Amino acid sequence: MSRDKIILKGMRFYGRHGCLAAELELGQWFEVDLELTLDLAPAGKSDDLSDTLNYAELYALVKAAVEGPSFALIEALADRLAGFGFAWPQVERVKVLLKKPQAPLGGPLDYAAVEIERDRKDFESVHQVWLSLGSNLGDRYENLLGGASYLLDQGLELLNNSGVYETAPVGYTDQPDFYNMALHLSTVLDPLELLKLCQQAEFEHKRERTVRWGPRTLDVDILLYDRVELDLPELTLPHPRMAERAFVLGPLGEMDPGLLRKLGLEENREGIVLQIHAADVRMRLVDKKP
Ligand code: GSY
Repeated sequence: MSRDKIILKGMRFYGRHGCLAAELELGQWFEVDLELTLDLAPAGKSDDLSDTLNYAELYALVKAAVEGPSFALIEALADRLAGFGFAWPQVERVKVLLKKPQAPLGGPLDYAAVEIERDRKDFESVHQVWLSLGSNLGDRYENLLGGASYLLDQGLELLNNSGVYETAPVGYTDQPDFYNMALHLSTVLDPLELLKLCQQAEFEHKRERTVRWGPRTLDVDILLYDRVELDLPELTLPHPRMAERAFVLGPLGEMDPGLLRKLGLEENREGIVLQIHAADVRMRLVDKKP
């Protein structure tokens, strides 16, 4: 375990968390201290921000969570805040002190607080993720199956997959129709590790980024990662455009219509030209597992 730390101390945000009606209606101030253990030597040598945790980004995540939707318990909010730290793969341990200096307890007090410490391994339990795969160059069907098989070979576990759909292009429309499918997987990877693996799957299928939004042999997008909300330059979760895309909502809705309802989304099949039966695809994927 490294002895280096990044510390964000005395952050103050107004939020609406608690079990009492007044806490939800009126809100109150929250104070947060974060202490993140990670090896700072690489950034010390390179002087490069990408070798360390960007604490401006972490601050923005904490602010959005404290000012965002209500948690009944500060234990749950503290747990969410700790999880943000592990979005940076270098972070080994996170300590969170979350205080309510104005907790309405009927008498004077300095603050009510929780303090939690989490190791990366506490967060490396299994996560559920939903991915969208697309291809409109070469053998589209084989590209999708090859991409999915690659992810399984790298250790992701298949929980479910949609059928393959032929879909009209969205965005830049002067290009061939796509084949799309969605996968429901479990993984121990953190969101940024998963993103790297998805990019590696694209690379393995010789994807070349020539025209933005243009034709591609394989595109792998992370739609959902548990209920994690992230807003980093390289990754936003849930996927910010998933709700507008029939080629995402159709396959997701086929696998789990309840999931769409939980997210407040309608299944949308407009623009889907052809559906290849899911059972065929499921057989092919499972056959390819080692
Ligand atoms: O990120 C998705 C790539 N993409 C697609 C796609 O996968 N399917 C359809 N139908 N249209 C698309 N436009 C883009 S960009």
